[in-house]
Formats: sequence, structure tokens, C-alpha cells
Amino acid sequence: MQAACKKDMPDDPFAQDVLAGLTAKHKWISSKWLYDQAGSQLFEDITQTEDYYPTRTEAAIFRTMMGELAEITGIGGGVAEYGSGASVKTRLLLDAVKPQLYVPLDIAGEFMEEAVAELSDAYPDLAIAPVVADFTQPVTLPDAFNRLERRLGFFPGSTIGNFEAGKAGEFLTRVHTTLGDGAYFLVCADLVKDRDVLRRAYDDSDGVTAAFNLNLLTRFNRELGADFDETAFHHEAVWNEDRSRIEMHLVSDKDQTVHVAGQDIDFAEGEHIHTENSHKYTPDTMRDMAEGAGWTVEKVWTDERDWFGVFLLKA
Ligand code: AVJ
Repeated sequence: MQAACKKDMPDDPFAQDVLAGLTAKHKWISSKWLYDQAGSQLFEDITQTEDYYPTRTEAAIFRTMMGELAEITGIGGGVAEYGSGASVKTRLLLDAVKPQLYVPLDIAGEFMEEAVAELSDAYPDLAIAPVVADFTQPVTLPDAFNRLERRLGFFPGSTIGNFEAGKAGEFLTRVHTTLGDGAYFLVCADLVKDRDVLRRAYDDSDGVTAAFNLNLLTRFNRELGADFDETAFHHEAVWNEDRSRIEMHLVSDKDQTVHVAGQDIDFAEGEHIHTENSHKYTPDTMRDMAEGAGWTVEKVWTDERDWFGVFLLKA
């Protein structure tokens, strides 16, 4: 029996969310809980696999368009990144735009701290003001950022694909308000393509995506005193054509009962926990959504195969 910790408290948002999801008719967990420190690291590992094409495709596009971006938005000002700033992509943007202030926003504070330490070594003249925040909720940016005339939001990695269709639009509306009139927002999205290519990217042959998904159960055990047997579940990736999204599930290999934060959760053999959605857009569906949120699409960059899109929006 694990010692009770503060995460057992009913007012803990993690415990509440997990229990609500696991007692629902169709079990599900918000994908934001996949990204604890281990999960964030496993996601970085996914991006290095052969099968996961989005990160390297996006990076290839960035290498061709950052100069043009800086010409459009201007040099200097503030960059606010929706994400930790751990990626190579951040540096491509910082090198081109040369902001005076950089604000990374991330839910995983510890992971972000490491990224910030590395960035400030590489960019000694750059002011960095990290904000630990869940950007699926409204966030407040530092005054020093809001006072700058040139403000650029940056949302790489196709993380927007994690939002439900309606929520992605609401998010774009919120960012429009947060960044303010005259700001730019560079938002990146994975595009609809051959379903086998898509499915392989979310069930890579190295098993890294499976480990990433199963880490959720390890996290429940550690932080909620749950007793999941991680070997009695397996990872599954499904392309949902109607909703234009890849879904990740954890599937129970047998009938079993698991104890989570003081409750018994029953699983039938083959029962799923739905853990993540990754929506795929087309240039047109992204444009419609952005315009619905009050943005103008200034420019769209893609790769030769049209696998990935980089959209520059203007408020
Ligand atoms: C971090 C949301 C962009 O959807 O491609 C990758 C997450 N999950 N493999 C994606 C993810 C499994 C990733 N995003």
C-alpha cells in the first residue's frame, strides 16, 4: 500500500480528471496528462523514430521559411511559445526573428526549466520569462511581453491537433485575445494523408509510442497510488476517418479490476481507455477555423508532399 499523498485529495485536478474519465461509459483520459516529465521525454524520443514524420517534416519546412517569416513579422520584439522550448525548432525561430524576450509556456515546469537553462546558455542576451501554465485554459502573459510592439506567438509540433475540433477554434480565439491586435501567430498542423502513413506514425515499429501511452498507467500508479499492471494493457492507434483524427487507446488484455485513488475500476477484456486524439487538417479546414477565430491567414508553407502545414496568422 502506497502512502497517501496530496494527489489523493478530491480537489486535486489530476485525481478528479482521471476518476471522471475512468468511471465514464467510454473510458478516456485527457491527453494533457501524458506529458509528465517521463512522458515529455518519451515524446521527444518519438520524434527521433523513423516512423514519426511530423517533427522532421516540420523542421525541414522551417529551414526554408524562417527568413521569409522574419521579413513579414520584423526582427526583435517578443516571442511566446505554446510549449516548452526544448525543440530545435525554437532555435530556428529565435535565430531568424532575434526577439528580445522569449516566453515559453508549458504545463511541465521541471521539463521546461531544463529547456530554459539550455536556451539561456545558447542565447546569453535573450531575456527568457517562462510561464508554467495549462494553455488549454486562459493564460496571462508577462507585462514585459504585452508592452512590446512586435508580438509573435509560436505553436509548433501540431499540438493544436490534440484539441477537439470545436476546442481548437476556441483556443485560436483565446490566443487572438491574449496576443492582442497586430500580433502574429505561427501555428503548425499535420495534414491529412495516406492512412497507413498516419497509423504507422502513431504505432512506430520501435515501440516508443506504445511506451509513451503506457507511461500514463505508470503515472497513475505513482501519483494516485493506483495498481495498474502495465503488462496487462496494450497500445493501439486508430485512424478515425469521419473525425479526421488519429486516436490512441490503451486496451485491456483481460477482465481485471484496478484500484485508483480509492475506487475500484473494472475492465472487460478488450475494453479501451481513449488517451489522445491527433486531428489532421487540410489547408482549407485550417483556414476556415482560423478565420472563424478572427485571424487572417497571411501565408501558408508546406513541404513537397504536402504532409505538414505551417500557417502564419495575423490578428
Ligand atoms: C505532441 C500532439 C503533436 O499528435 O503527433 C505523438 C503527440 N502522440 N505520438 C501528435 C503524439 C503520439 C503529438 N503532438
